[in-house]
Amino acid sequence: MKTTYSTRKTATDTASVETVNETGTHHRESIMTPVKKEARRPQKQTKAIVAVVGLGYVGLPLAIAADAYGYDVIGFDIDPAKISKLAARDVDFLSEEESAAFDDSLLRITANEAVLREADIAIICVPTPVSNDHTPDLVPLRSASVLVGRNLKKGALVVVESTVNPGACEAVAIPVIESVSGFTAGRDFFFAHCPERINPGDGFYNVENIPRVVGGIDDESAERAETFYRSIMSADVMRMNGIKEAEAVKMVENSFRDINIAFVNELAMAFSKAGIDIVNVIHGAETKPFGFMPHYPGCGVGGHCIPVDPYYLITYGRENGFTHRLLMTARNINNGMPHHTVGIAAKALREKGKKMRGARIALLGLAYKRDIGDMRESPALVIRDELAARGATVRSFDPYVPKESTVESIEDALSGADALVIATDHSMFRGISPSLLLKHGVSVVVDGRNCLSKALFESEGIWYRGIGR
Ligand code: SAJ
Repeated sequence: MKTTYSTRKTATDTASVETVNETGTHHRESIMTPVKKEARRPQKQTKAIVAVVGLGYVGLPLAIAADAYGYDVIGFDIDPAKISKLAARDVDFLSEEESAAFDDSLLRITANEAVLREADIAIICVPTPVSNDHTPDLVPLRSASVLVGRNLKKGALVVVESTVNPGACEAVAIPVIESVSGFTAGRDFFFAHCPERINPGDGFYNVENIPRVVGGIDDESAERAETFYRSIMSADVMRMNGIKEAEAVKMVENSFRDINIAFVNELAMAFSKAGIDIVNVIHGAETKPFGFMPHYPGCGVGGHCIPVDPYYLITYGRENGFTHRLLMTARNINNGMPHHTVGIAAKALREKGKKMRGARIALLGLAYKRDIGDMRESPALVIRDELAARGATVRSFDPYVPKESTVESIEDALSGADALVIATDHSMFRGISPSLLLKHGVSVVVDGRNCLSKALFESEGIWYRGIGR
């Protein structure tokens, strides 16, 4: 492993270590000068004071990264309960490295908005969900903009990281900040958009090594934002032509993903009627070294990004007199996958001479994604609720969401069950064996994440259906 040292200009003259492994893959790790934590920070506030507003999946890792690079960081959240949990370092979504850096950090965690008045840079990292009718919900962004505007220091830089449709920063965040502060953007304060790109549960990509894009209300704003992000990251920062382009980038990258997932979900439903295994077909298509990017069918699309962002574009298009037929079709296909999965379970029970009403179903997985405990927009919850609505008794287990689980183990869920439905491909579930099911007399598996071996379970006489296989 070849190691080269280079001193990259950073907030604290941190040396960075460029390692190139056997396969030529470059990994750059920044190493802090090995000094005591207290001595690490400049004696006087020579570094900008950074306030991060919203300490969730996006804001907390950002605050930790800025602190690690020597900024004086204020972590602000409106939720006092979250503040006390963070003060006790009681967080369950940080990686090991982030947790260690958090423990070492000098982060000032507060719910006192007056502290924001110190900030030279204020970064808004609040959720931008959709309402039940799929319309964008910009209330958190509006509220955060009021908070920042009420406590804005003249000459400060405001950055919005929250994912929004093109035009939202100029239609909501900037006007609110201006009206509350009495300042004018571009004159009295700087403004930029740098959309977040956190990938929850990812053991490799993090704030430091995911490239970003940034767009400013003017060049000076964009320059300041780009300088800040470059000072806390090893990855590149691309300057867009203005705020709208930066907003559009995030919408495009996540809508791209939703459309491609819908594509393979539709193929899964079509090909299963022809007895074609779509997952094998996708693996076959992957052998093409260019022009193809694999996505995989499943029981639905969850999370705070992929099933949400397209609705921001759909609404924005409608406001501009355009109908996003493709985005809407993709959303409808993906929203239909939990129902499709329940339909497979109902078919299985019928073939076993049983009805859904009164059936006992073991549901493994409640989170929207492997090996994390986030249930936002989770298809597993839609499956759970539809099974119950159709009269089944559901025993659910998710090791990452114990409080929402009705039982405490896989075996408790399987005990006396007529069928097993897997809705999240947690690593723990991938090891389930046919013998475990047979031990509990379970002879039906509906594998909503195609995470078990069809051939293995069928060889043991278990009725197996995946999504598209
Ligand atoms: N899913 C499929 N088939 C696929 C991929 C995902 O059904 O081929 C489902 C997942 O089970 C999940 C949902 O879609 O329910 C979303 O999965 P995701 O892997 O996209 O996970 P997210 O929501 O955490 O997406 C994040 C996104 N990051 C940001 O928006 C900042 C997304 O842009 C990333 O592409 C994604 O992580 C990632 O790369 O894993």
